[in-house]
Amino acid sequence: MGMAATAPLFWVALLLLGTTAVRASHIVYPELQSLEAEQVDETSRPMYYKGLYHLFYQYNPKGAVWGNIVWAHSVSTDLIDWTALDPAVYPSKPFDVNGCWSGSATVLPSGVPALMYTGIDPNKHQVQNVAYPKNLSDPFLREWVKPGYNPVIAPDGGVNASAFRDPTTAWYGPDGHWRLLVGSKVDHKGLAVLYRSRDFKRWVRAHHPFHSGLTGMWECPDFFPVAVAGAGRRHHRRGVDTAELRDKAVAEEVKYVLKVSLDLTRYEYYTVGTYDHATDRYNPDAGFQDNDYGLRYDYGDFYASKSFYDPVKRRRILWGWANESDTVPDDRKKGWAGIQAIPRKLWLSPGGRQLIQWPVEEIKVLRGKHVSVTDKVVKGGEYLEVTGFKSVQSDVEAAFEIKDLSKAEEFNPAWLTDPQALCKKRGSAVNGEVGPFGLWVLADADLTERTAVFFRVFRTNTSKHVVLMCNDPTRSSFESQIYRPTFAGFVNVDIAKTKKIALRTLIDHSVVESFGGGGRTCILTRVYPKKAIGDAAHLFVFNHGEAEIKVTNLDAWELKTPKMNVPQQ
Ligand SMILES: *[C@@H]1O[C@H](CO)[C@@H](O)[C@H](O)[C@H]1NC(C)=O
Ligand SMILES: *[C@@H]1O[C@H](CO)[C@@H](O)[C@H](O)[C@H]1NC(C)=O
Ligand SMILES: *[C@@H]1O[C@H](CO)[C@@H](O)[C@H](O)[C@H]1NC(C)=O
Ligand SMILES: *[C@H]1O[C@@H](CO)[C@H](O)[C@@H](O)[C@@H]1NC(C)=O
Repeated sequence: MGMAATAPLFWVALLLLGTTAVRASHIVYPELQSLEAEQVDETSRPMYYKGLYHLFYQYNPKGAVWGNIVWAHSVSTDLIDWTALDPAVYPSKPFDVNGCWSGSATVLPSGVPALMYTGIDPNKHQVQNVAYPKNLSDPFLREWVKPGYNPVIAPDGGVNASAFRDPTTAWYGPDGHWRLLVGSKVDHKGLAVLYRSRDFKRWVRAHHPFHSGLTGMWECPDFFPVAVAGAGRRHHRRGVDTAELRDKAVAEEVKYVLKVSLDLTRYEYYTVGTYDHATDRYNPDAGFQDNDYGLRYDYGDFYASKSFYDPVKRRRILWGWANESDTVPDDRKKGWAGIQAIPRKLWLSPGGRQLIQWPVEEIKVLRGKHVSVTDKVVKGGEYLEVTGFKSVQSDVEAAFEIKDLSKAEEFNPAWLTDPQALCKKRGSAVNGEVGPFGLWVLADADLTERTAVFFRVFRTNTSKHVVLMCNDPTRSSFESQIYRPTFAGFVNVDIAKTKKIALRTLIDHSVVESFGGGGRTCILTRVYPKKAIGDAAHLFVFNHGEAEIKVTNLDAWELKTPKMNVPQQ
């Protein structure tokens, strides 16, 4: 399959070589070094400055040697069309001679952006460095200067120098001190180590970690405030900038989110809770599982994400990275690997029990040809094709109504901890009572290849309903080497009340990114069809449950291709 057939809208292309395994521990794999290949790593560090969104991401321009990891740099005015600039930060000093790794941007009160990143020094120690723009009048911020006083944070005081990385965006407390977190671990315990500074230059480690958990190394921590519904002046979907926390009134009407990327599971988990500047401790709210059974941003392939506050539209935007699920030779052939998911707006649900995510509204400018289906009943065992448009690169919004929930299968409470296992057991081909129903995307005409995005509704012995959302790519293609697990999460909706469930799916050749229940549960998967490509990719609604469903509305748009990281002239 050629590059044109698979190149996703949101690029971050270039070839990948075992990034995952290597990055996790910063081991150099000598057998990979001789391959002529380029490498991308996951983390993106977005920010906004003087009319441009900046996206920094990790990339090795010279090959698979870890010492060359740089911060590549792209800019956009609208989060849709992207222009690639020269790398912003690359190894040039002893404190980053073996690589410029993940980190974050912080826009200081003066308006000056600062980049805080992990450098690998000559002893292979992970240290934290700062860089500033060379020319503040240049909106592209092409050149960055690393002050000679780097590293600003060294792994001393018992911190493991091989597990000490990914500084967060810094925030400023009422006591006039900056704070930031660095991911780390001690034995099996993952840590967010807290540092404080008056001047962004001299950083002092707090006596206690900001938060910790028995879940292995914490990578790419992210910590940020979210507005609470009904509180005071702001709309709860509005983002809150960490800079606003200096205002006590603002600080009193927010909750906080701590997200960590768990190196052991390669998934991301978050809790919502409270944070006290005086004690500098974060406490998840009761009811949040503070471990790897907890809530995830995305129940599919989505890792090392980072959020930022967008001052233009006053919202918090989340960027995540999705790796490839095919093989290294495939990636070498297509010439790229690893993509940036479509940016998502993120906010706290009105009840405060979870975050909601939704593709940024800008994506609508890419919408082209539109087709729709209304009030169409799909009986058990039936399916219908959505025709009249090209679905291979498309945006599909649908709502399904279930008249009769009484037949829903009984839910075993033991399933609650592992929706993925449940989905594996009850995949899209296993007939049920209420569901499976949903979409077959990237399907060929005779339905040999297809990826199912679907729901199943269960009933507990106390007559509550449980909605499972699944992504089943097991029939997306039939190459044995391709990684295609089923992914799943529960959707926290009161389906007995609404009798309806909504699904939005963005399809992009090899990317299927779905938002269930209005963004309550998200699943991104990578699939590599052989037949269902280009104009041969079809879209269907299916129902393999006994209970009939009604597609009350389905709107689908072809999506145009944006400018994907075109080099600057
Ligand atoms: C700084 O950037 C501005 C805007 O791009 C440019 O006009 C100016 O020449 C730059 N200054 C230096 C010293 O490079
Ligand atoms: C430090 O971290 C490295 C990398 O994860 C690990 O291999 C090593 O065992 C850790 N050392 C200690 C003393 O915990
Ligand atoms: C429902 O199931 C749970 C777990 O199997 C059990 O503990 C509970 O007693 C049951 N409740 C009723 C009302 O049957
Ligand atoms: C993406 O690739 C698959 C297949 O190689 C791995 O199993 C995943 O762990 C990996 N995901 C991440 C986040 O690295």
